[in-house]
Amino acid sequence: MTTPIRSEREGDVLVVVSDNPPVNALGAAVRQGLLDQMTAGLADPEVKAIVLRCNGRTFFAGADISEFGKPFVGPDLLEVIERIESGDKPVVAAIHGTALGGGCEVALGCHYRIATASARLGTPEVKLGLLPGAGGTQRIPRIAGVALALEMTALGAPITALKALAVGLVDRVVESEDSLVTEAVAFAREVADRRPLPRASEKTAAPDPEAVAAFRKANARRFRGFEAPEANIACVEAATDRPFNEGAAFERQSFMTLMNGVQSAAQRHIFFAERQAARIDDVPADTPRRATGRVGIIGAGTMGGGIAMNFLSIGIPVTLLDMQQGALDRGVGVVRKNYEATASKGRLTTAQVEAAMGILTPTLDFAALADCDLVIEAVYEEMSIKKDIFARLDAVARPGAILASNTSYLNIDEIASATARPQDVVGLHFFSPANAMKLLEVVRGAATARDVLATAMALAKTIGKVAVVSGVCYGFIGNRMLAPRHINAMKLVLEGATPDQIDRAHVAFGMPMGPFQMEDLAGVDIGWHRDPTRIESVRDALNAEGRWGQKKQAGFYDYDDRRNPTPSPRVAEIIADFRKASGLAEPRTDITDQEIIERTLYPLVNEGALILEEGMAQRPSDIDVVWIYGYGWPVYRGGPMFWADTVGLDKIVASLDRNGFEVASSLRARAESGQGFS
Ligand code: T1G
Repeated sequence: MTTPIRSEREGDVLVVVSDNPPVNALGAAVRQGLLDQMTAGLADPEVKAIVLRCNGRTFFAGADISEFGKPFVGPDLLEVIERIESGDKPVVAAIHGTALGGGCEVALGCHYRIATASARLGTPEVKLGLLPGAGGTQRIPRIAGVALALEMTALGAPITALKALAVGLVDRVVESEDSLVTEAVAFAREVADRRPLPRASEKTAAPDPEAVAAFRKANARRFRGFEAPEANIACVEAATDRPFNEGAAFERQSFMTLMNGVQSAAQRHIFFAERQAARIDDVPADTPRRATGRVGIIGAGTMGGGIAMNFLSIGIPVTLLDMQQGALDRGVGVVRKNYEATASKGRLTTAQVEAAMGILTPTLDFAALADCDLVIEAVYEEMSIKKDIFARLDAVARPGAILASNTSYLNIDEIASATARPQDVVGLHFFSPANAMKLLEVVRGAATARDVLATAMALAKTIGKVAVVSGVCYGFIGNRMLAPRHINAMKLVLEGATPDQIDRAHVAFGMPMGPFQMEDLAGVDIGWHRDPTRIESVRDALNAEGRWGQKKQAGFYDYDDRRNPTPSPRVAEIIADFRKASGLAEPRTDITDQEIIERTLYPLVNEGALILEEGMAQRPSDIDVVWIYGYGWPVYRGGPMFWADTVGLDKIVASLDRNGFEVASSLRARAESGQGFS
């Protein structure tokens, strides 16, 4: 095993260096190298002090997550940290980049810490369904107190170097990375003879029950369904009521429980799935990108304005086109209002708001799009309108410009056929609200050029989106899978379940809202034929009465002025009347949550299997990423395809068969062969 750890001497200071790209993850070779170098340095009488630093872009960014779930290879990180802290010579951590997880814990095991001003320290293990398993929950409270320890561990919130300096997690901050090593060596010399050596494990952490209670209360909703946050809180509390070693033992036991649980496996799956989704199997990572210096957006409605904000917020100028001055003014006004709302919460300065608005160019002139590198159409979901726009774009846009549609369902190839440059056409399906939702479906047309795709994926990362490539099919990946969920939810309503019962079952599963709450939010009237005399479904009946959803304070639910939903007696009547008019049997009263989940989410998994069969998604984990970031699927269940494996594909297929669904052949084959999706 080649060691990524070496050392160099600066006089009587030993500098131990890690060189383990990309993020100096603390894999087995690193741990072994650290142990060997620290042992040697501590034994060498000429060494008075030790500096620990990393090459590359960051100090240790944590344990090597790719090792988890595999046979353990020692030494344990705890042993490395123990060797550092219990040694009789000062060890100074020189931190740059992001000292995260085990990286932060190694730094806390050192006696002193120096960081660059841009560095951040954090223990984000909770985002992996874990907790700091190498002493972090015991050392942070002892240095910085319970309240900050809770934020850092149970929320996984990193802190800046300056904040760390203020609370004692760091002893010195240096302005630039260039001087970090020099300063660290000088500091090591400065403290070489200083005794006693400061050891976090020898400090005590004062109990703070009020902080714990307030923290639990403030985060109850956010932590709903998750196991790891509460385990982090319990470990932080343990740091205040028992000796370090007992607290560390409790932490270790709690860590192993989480590590062996389904939730952490799910969250680690998503960590890698999100990064894997950025790769397109037949598009090399070094494919040249096209320019994206100026973005044009057609349509100043809710989506167009939200999309514009993604670019404005990072300094990319936007030309926003609409056909009517009123719509354009309203669109610009909404963008400004959104920014000002963010500024009012202290998350943006007025200068930043003005800077963003300053590079937004509203226009009624289609020709203004000529100097845009990327044009995104975000108009009404009607094919003829889109094709007309793309035909006009073809005549106006400069050669090599990327022409994108924000369509959420329609055929990108057909849209591209309206141009003479189908290779420049791609789908960029943003999710509403487009300035906030992280998911971006990049829809690859038959002719879409590889450099267009590479540009779209790179741009997605630049604007903070999680991009997933979809093929051309109705509804792409997410909305296509949404359809069977809603069709079957309505069937259950016609059999006797109430919208509220179905939604509550989905919320209990971990979704942010159920199918009917979602429809009320998006608009029950989406896709309605607008003929109130034509009542062919419950939705038609609701729409005919103007029950178009939250925007009308009435949909599947009734809403008060603050949009709080209550089950609607009128909707119950509408459903009963529709059942009677349709000659349906008496409503069942024995529909359980389990049946609701099986009959709405198993068909969703089945659709995912079909999507994979047809090559509309590159891999099952891409589908999981779509559902986590586009629809709020609970990350502790890992996405629909990962979750299906945890349920058991044989169980799912048996249930689909029992309920009369047509099972995708690939799903049945996987169930029979025992080969899961993950
Ligand atoms: N282990 C293994 N690989 C990792 C890794 C890690 N900890 N962190 C990143 N990578 C890979 C990543 O998969 C990608 O690989 C490449 O590095 C660049 O990452 C004992 C148990 C550090 C802020 O949770 O938050 O310590 O796709 O694309 O956007 O208590 O990576 O190129 O092949 O994300 O610049 C705790 C996780 C672990 C930090 C950099 N640590 N990493 O972000 O690059 S558990 C974490 C990040 C632990 C201890 C516990 C980010 C980053 P590839 P990237 P980035």
